[in-house]
Amino acid sequence: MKWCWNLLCSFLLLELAPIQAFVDINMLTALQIHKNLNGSEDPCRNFWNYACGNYSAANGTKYVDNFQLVEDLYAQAMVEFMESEGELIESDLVLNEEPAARLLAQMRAYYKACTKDQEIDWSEADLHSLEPNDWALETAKFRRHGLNAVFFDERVDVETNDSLRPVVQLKMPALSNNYSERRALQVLQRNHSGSVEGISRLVDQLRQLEAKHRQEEPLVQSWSLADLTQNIAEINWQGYFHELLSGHLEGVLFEVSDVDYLRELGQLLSNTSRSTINLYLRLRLTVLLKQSAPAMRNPKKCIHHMRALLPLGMNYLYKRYVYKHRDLLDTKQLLLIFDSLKIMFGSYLNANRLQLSAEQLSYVMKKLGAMKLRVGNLPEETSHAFYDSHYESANFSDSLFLGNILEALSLRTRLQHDALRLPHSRLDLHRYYVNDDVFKARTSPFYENERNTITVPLIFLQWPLFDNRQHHIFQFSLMGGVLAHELTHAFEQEGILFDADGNESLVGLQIRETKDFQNAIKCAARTPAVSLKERLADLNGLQLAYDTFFGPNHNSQKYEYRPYAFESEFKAPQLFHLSYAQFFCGILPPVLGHDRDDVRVNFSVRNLRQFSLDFKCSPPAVQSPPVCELWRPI
Ligand SMILES: *[C@@H]1O[C@H](CO)[C@@H](O)[C@H](O)[C@H]1NC(C)=O
Ligand SMILES: *[C@@H]1O[C@H](CO)[C@@H](O)[C@H](O)[C@H]1NC(C)=O
Ligand SMILES: *[C@@H]1O[C@H](CO)[C@@H](O)[C@H](O)[C@H]1NC(C)=O
Ligand SMILES: *[C@@H]1O[C@H](CO)[C@@H](O)[C@H](O)[C@H]1NC(C)=O
Ligand SMILES: *[C@@H]1O[C@H](CO)[C@@H](O)[C@H](O)[C@H]1NC(C)=O
Ligand SMILES: *[C@@H]1O[C@H](CO)[C@@H](O)[C@H](O)[C@H]1NC(C)=O
Ligand SMILES: *[C@@H]1O[C@H](CO)[C@@H](O)[C@H](O)[C@H]1NC(C)=O
Ligand SMILES: *[C@@H]1O[C@H](CO)[C@@H](O)[C@H](O)[C@H]1NC(C)=O
Ligand SMILES: *[C@@H]1O[C@H](CO)[C@@H](O)[C@H](O)[C@H]1NC(C)=O
Ligand SMILES: CC(=O)N[C@H]1CO[C@H](CO)[C@@H](O)[C@@H]1O
Ligand SMILES: [Zn+2]
Repeated sequence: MKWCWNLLCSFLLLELAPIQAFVDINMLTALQIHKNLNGSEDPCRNFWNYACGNYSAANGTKYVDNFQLVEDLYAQAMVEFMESEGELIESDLVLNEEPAARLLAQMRAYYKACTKDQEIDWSEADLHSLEPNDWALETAKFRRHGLNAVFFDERVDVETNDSLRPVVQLKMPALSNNYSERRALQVLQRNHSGSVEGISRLVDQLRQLEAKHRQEEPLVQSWSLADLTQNIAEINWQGYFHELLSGHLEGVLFEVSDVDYLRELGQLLSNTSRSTINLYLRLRLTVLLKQSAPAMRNPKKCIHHMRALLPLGMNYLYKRYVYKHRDLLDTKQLLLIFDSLKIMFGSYLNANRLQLSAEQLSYVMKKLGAMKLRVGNLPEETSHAFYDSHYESANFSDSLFLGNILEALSLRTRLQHDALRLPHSRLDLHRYYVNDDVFKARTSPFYENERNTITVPLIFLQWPLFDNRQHHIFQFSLMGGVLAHELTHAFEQEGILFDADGNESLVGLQIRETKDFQNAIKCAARTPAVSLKERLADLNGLQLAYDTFFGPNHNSQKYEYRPYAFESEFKAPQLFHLSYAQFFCGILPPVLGHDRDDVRVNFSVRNLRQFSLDFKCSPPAVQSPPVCELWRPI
């Protein structure tokens, strides 16, 4: 049965591909833009509603936005791949490559258990029964399975002033952890009613301790293990790290915050009964497993779950078997856009709006010059052996899903800590990729301060968000706008602190303190924003993308510009704005970390100098003079 279904499916897809190729991609994109339009709205009043207001009417309610659409296309292709059996060798022959047989078998086993193993006994998560352990050792055992931030937060990052040196960061749990805390208490009340009192007391004590010591910007100490042991003698660090890292402790550097909290924590826990600590850790692990597991188990949800937990394996397989030949053309186009944005931003810097000193100017120039673009979250390393062995230490079964989640979380933690075992503890950039503690994988491009790099996930490189055959006006507006937003992150109030190599720098701090920099921040803050740096990236990014495509100070009343035949209604600048807005089209959900999409679009175009001219708005929709710009010459 399964086999027939798959065959039919791939047949249908084969049929679809040539059809899509024959329909001109630009006609298709323009059509999509027209479908989303709400013609009853005035673009000068509420541009988001104008560009996207008809989104749901145009596309049913199948997808909440274009993100969900490309995520679904990805999942569809990967389900197909995971369930195909024999075709593999054929693809490998075509690609003339060795099959990464072990990795593939591991990923398929994981997928199979996720889709087939319907019965989960969550009490299985009680994996460590009580042993007469010191609490720190006990905590380390659970940490090895990915459980973090129960008593303190322990993670591998890079040193503040040397972005290639891995360090262990220790601090008190973030406030946001109280969600896991509450869920743990709920599980407790249902299943362990006898122990409710002891655990509740412990949770209360921990909360009080955190509240007592929580600081906005805690002091960070840079310590060796000896320093750590000496300064916070209340916690058995030797035992903890021996258990976690199996030995490799020489030369490890620690960045420690909340020292007083940690000391009192040590006293508190050494006074708490072992069984209470053990039970609480088990509860929290159960909550972690439930949070990591897909809310509903079906093939596509399993793919998304795997994309978050096993990024290297999924990205490798997707690139090799699905994405395949798009690589070269996509990369070429993306680099063209990226390099054009850098040239335009370089001309902003040259104009020196902020009146920086020569040293400061060379700091930002160098940072811009060194900024990199990565297509896909995969290491530069291409050797087959690396990919085939990267997950070697994980034992995935093809029938027990819960055990697999535990294995995957443990693997992730182990790979993160592996950075500490490299000779001289330097990050191996050749094998670097983003493998952090997310439950939901990234779809949108992102910028990393420490790497001075923008990464574009492969999943994002699908129509309607991007297609290498599209006219430049579509690419430079949507992808250009997104990359310009990310580029701007390198130069906003947080990003500016990191230099070209990703080290934190005093020069960056000086730049942030300048009057004009502070004015731009204040200006953006005049309308409340969920995140100020996102707002700055939005509005400066859009102007940068616009300048890059049309040239600085473009005036659409002086030039009639419509360099294409596929669209007759909108002139180039109007089409540019509409295409940019497609990134935000969707049924408005509450968005975390950003403002809501309509607010973002509205605000960005209102700060774009030429927007009112482009849509002949009267009175101008744009605040005049446009302010809030950070780097662009006035
Ligand atoms: C919205 O889309 C529907 C279907 O495509 C179309 O019939 C309608 O005219 C559109 N509405 C507006 C206000 O543009
Ligand atoms: C968009 O901007 C217009 C004009 O400033 C305003 O009237 C409208 O309320 C805004 N809408 C949203 C959702 O921000
Ligand atoms: C289109 O815009 C008008 C005017 O703001 C609004 O009343 C209508 O609900 C919008 N249509 C859709 C489909 O959102
Ligand atoms: C709680 O107990 C019930 C019944 O004994 C069991 O089905 C369930 O899996 C348990 N839940 C947890 C989280 O242990
Ligand atoms: C790097 O940071 C450590 C700890 O804060 C400090 O001791 C050291 O002097 C710094 N090095 C430089 C070059 O700033
Ligand atoms: C900055 O980073 C580079 C590369 O990560 C490193 O080699 C260098 O030593 C770092 N420190 C300073 C102070 O520049
Ligand atoms: C949990 O944290 C949020 C802030 O992230 C806070 O508003 C809320 O009061 C906290 N809840 C509890 C039960 O501590
Ligand atoms: C630890 O327990 C002892 C005896 O129960 C008590 O006297 C002491 O205050 C406790 N210390 C802490 C830090 O809770
Ligand atoms: C892998 O897991 C299976 C079943 O969980 C077990 O029987 C087997 O011994 C494990 N293999 C290794 C190498 O750990
Ligand atoms: C009517 C319409 O535009 N439908 C689109 C909705 O999204 C799907 C994605 O599967 C497109 O294929 C449709 O063209
Ligand atoms: Zn952003």
